[in-house]
Amino acid sequence: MNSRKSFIAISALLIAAITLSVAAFGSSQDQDGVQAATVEINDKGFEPSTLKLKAGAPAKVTFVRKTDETCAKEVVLKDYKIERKLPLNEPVMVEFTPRKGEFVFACGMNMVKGKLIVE
Ligand SMILES: [Cu+2]
Repeated sequence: MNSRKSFIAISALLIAAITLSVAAFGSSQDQDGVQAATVEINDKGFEPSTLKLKAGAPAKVTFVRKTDETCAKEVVLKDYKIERKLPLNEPVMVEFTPRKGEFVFACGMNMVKGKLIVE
């Protein structure tokens, strides 16, 4: 294998690894240290239902509601005093700096829930 081919192979592996870790935990971090994640609201509820973030780094979490079939038409992250309406198919970004611990994000009635794990 020449070096160009192995470079391509290694790059492909790296990209696959990054894609997998983003898919598993729903978040990624850019060069400024801002963490970004997207949570979809579909007929299964919040997806991913468990979101992992790092403590102390600013986070931008985008919620996109894709269904009218559940009661999750808003998202509440009580511990961070965040409460936002989620218009259908309109991404809503919430910004906060997570602190260590486990938190719940939920619909307005606290029925549809997701978990935020901050390490
Ligand atoms: Cu609800």
